Amino acid sequence: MADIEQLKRTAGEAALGFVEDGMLLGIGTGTTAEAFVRALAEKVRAGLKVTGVATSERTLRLCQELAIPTATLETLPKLDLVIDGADEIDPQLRLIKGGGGALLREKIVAAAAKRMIVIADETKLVDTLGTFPLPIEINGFGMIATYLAIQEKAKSLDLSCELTLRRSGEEPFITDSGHLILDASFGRIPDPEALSRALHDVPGVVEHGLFLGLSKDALVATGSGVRHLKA
Ligand code: ABF
Repeated sequence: MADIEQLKRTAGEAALGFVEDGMLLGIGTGTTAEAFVRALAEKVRAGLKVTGVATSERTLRLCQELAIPTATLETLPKLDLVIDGADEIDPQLRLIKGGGGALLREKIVAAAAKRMIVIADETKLVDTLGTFPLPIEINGFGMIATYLAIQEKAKSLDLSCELTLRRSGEEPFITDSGHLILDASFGRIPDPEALSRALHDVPGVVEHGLFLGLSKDALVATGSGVRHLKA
């Protein structure tokens, strides 16, 4: 298999082909999205005009360092396109996202965009979602009750469920929106739609990393070129 970092760069560069002058662009988070941002910055230096809405503080800082014009989703609530990475991609282009901790803003931005294009290296392709633990963003209030309610929901769907509070060193990881993340190992998720509904039923769950029906295109870099997958 080709070098993963090179594949990420290839996927990021391939996404440039979908960016048009004047676009309002959602900009993802993670190392593949960063490769896209770096490639985009070169085009902007060469005269391309876009305005980016970042999906995380980390991406916002990178855009600012690289002089990519940015705005907030409050001022630009409708976007033309979002380019973002993923942790897992199934054959229907259902995704697990949130390994980078930015799933809430990523999902809000994806929902605000006319089109979402996922960029990834080929290691992200899976037959069934669930090997990568599903990030679940939760409110800090009542977190044990929320934890127990998620386990109950998993049981009702016949899923095993191991929940781990994400940490950053000794401290709990805090998202850009001030919440916590539980990483949920279900092993496999045969019915992501049912799990999504069940998790949304738990009041302390702010959002989860299943992105269903949000993306119709994925640019997947492989050792033998970029595959354009469509849902
Ligand atoms: C973001 O970055 C996430 O939703 C996903 O968790 C992650 C993928 O990271 P990487 O591109 O670094 O593998 O898009």
